[in-house]
Amino acid sequence: MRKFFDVNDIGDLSKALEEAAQVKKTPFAWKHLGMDKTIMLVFFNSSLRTRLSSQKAAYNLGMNPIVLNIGQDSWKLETEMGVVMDGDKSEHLREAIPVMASYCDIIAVRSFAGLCDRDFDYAETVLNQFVQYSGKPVISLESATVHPCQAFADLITIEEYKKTARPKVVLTWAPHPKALPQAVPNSFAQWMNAADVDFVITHPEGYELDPRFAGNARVEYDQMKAFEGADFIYAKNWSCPGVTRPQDYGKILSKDMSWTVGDRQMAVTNDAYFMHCLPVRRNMIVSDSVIDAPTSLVIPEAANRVVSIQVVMKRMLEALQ
Ligand code: AN0
Ligand code: CP
Repeated sequence: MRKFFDVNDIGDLSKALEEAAQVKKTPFAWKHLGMDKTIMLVFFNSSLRTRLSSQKAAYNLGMNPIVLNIGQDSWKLETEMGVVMDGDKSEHLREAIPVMASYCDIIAVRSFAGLCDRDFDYAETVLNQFVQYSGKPVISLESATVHPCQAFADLITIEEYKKTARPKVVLTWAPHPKALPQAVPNSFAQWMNAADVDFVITHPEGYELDPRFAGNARVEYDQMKAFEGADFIYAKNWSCPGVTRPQDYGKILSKDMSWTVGDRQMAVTNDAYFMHCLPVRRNMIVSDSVIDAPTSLVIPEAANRVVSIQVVMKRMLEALQ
């Protein structure tokens, strides 16, 4: 495995889920694979789960992690090509990437969407420079358009908790005070489309996800209707993906608090589990009552972040042996 961005990169999903179950049961069984190997974890943005779960997974595999916070521990890096570097950025990615690559065997990168230039973001300009100039296997730790480690952990969690062979899974938009990327819902949609689930997306008009991720998923604009009979509710805010109106890309189109997931909506589900990738804003995205209920999976879901990235690292290490 040379890169981990898309659901396709993991291959057969039932095999990946079996491997995840094995990794979860015996996390230290592959410690020999990472001996004398180093993974560079590069963060352009904040993180709690991704940073810690990546470090933990690396340790489980006997691998050394090096964490770099760009702009705090390092120089500020220029990401655009052909610019006159007379601003506050002291170094270009073009040099920084091969330098970082020379110190490690695998590179993992968190680089959020800027939400200003849709073409720059949707071309995965930053992550693709890592692929092009590192010569090393590259993992997205949430890049401009995808968060595959999260979506894989979400799928593992759904597999563990599902009560029927083909559960109904609903991705719902919810309000948030700041403009957020589309990476989490994009990947969740992509992975759910590939999994054996009945998948429905609900959001206010204008929040349509890019078709390359939403595929043929059913979209229901009436949140209550979408929730009927659901087994899993996956809440997330995202800013305007700019599919129908490119000029609205990255904007907040709605702060409608009637979309906050609460007891009213959960009442029409099939006693659904509640999921969110975290960090979550209580009583904006979800009511205290729903996130504190026994049906909330947010903690086991976060715990599975170690499992998902460990499977990815393990496969990359196997390919390097
Ligand atoms: C980020 C986002 O929505 O993409 C990270 C989520 C894993 N969330 C925030 O910035 C609050
Ligand atoms: N879910 C997730 O990726 O969390 P962090 O942003 O804290 O890493």
